[in-house]
Amino acid sequence: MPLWSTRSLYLHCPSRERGMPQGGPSGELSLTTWFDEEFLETKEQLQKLQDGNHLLFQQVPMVEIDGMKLVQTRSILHYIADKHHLFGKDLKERTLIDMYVEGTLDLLELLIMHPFLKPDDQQKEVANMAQKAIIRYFPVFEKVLRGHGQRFLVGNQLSLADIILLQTILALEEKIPNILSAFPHLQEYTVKISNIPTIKKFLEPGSKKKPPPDDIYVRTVYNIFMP
Ligand SMILES: N[C@@H](CCC(=O)N[C@@H](CS)C(=O)NCC(=O)O)C(=O)O
Repeated sequence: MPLWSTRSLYLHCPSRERGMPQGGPSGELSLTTWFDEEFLETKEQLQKLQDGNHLLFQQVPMVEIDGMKLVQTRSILHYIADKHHLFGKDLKERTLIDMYVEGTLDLLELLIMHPFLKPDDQQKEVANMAQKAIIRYFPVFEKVLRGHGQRFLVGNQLSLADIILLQTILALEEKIPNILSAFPHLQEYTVKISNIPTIKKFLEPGSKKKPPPDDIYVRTVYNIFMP
């Protein structure tokens, strides 16, 4: 999941769903803005959710929305994206968005797993992630943006693909600040998407955006999920 599956996140929106301002949802960038969040801190909390039959496959993340208890990260993302018009205007756009999202998630998943590597392997993995980003993923999006000259990746309106890509770029820049140096269109794109008012607000200090994972987070995840 994006970020939140390994963040042991249990999201719920029990009473009324709040208005989703344009700038829409996905992964950490959005869900934290509009949902009440509950983070697991202990094994017992997970056990309680499992025992109460709240989790279809006994796993988090779970989002309560529209009378459903949604699980499976991608299903959650797709539901919210569809509901808030972030998933294209037809099947072809939707599939393009989905392909961009899945490719980007392959990169984001490396970042998510990074804190769980042994210290000796972490530095090597930063080099691997940089190489993957620079050789495999960023050239694709640079070419897309250069090719159509528009602000967003698909259909000239914000989509799930933009949100996941922005999240990935920002997370990668935390580790490798000059990662976009060879990608001028992606640089401009990152600035523009980051300046969409709702996203800008979310990126400002004091928002619900998570800090980079630290040792306490890693330990908490191990304590909850390791037998
Ligand atoms: N395919 C699922 C995987 C979810 C998953 O692996 N959740 C882990 C935490 S990150 C979990 O709840 N593990 C508890 C268990 O399997 O008992 C998704 O994408 O949401």
